[in-house]
Amino acid sequence: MRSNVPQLTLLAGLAASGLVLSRLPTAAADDVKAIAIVKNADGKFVFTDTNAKIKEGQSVKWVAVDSGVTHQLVPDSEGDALTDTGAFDSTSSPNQKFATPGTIHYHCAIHPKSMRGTINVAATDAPAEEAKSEPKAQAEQPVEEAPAPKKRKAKPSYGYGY
Ligand SMILES: [Cu+2]
Repeated sequence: MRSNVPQLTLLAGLAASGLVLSRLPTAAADDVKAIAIVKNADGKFVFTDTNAKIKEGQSVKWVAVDSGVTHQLVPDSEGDALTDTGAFDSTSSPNQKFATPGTIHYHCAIHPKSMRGTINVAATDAPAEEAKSEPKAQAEQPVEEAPAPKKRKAKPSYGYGY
């Protein structure tokens, strides 16, 4: 009986380390949405995603690409659930977690005309167990193949693809 104990401990240790290693990168990618701050064609600073969509409990991280430029993200009004980031530049990336569903409007206090954005925080109405197996992501892809089978363009019934 004694010999079983070390083996079980070893297995448990391997399993635990395997879980940790496989989960960390996934969790980081899923739970934090990065929005970059870049210069557009007119030389104005803008967010790469002005209408970000996340789920409650996820975070947004802002990454200023150009060095030596200060930004400060603030909510448009008191009703917008974003906390003033304070001044930051490319050397640091503010990160905020959004725990409550809703729509948040915000802007950069230093570049208020060009740097405006919205964050849509969706409720995760499904229980955590169902969230693990999401088949919907794949269901959208086959649509591309649907209009292809027949080359008749005249039929209006096939016209939805255009
Ligand atoms: Cu700015």
